[in-house]
Amino acid sequence: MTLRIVLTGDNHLNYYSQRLGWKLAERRRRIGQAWMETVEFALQNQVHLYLNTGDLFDQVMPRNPPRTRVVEAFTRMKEAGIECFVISGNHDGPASAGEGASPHGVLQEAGLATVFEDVSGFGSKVVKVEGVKVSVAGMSMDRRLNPDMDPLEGLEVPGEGDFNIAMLHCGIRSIAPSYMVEAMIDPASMRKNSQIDL
Ligand SMILES: [Mn+2]
Repeated sequence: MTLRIVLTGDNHLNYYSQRLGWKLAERRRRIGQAWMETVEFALQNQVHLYLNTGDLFDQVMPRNPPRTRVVEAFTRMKEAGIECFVISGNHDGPASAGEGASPHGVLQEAGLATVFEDVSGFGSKVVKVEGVKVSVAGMSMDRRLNPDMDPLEGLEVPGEGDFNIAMLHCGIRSIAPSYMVEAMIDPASMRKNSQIDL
């Protein structure tokens, strides 16, 4: 059995940067096109899983046109039998209770994707791919974590599958470049989760 996966993230749809000025629309068009290629590739190659590891959008509240494109694309993937999973990143997850929830809730409610919104523990789902049990687990980024914290510390990744996948939106300490000052996974926390195929 060959497990076919499209793994993408940090697509940053509805990208915003003040300094781009009049070039912003062109940049957004290219970013949108690049993201759409991940979807077209998934459809053309009939992948089993489409995983988005966070920051599909550049903000918690993107404009409606990219939201609409996303719903259209995930509808096409659902109709093609592709199982889709999404977590939130440091841009499209809520930073406070006041911001509410991520824009991915729509995909969850419409039954187009499994969205792991929890920021303090893993959600998971086991899917059967050609008779093989594949567990996909995910945890959204907690934007309130201090830079010296490890989002994976003390957590056990669900591992009920024959093949286990975990999605998080953060760097790995010792691999990430030194200028990155944010919460990162300590490799020791990964080693404790030996059920994960690294
Ligand atoms: Mn990010």
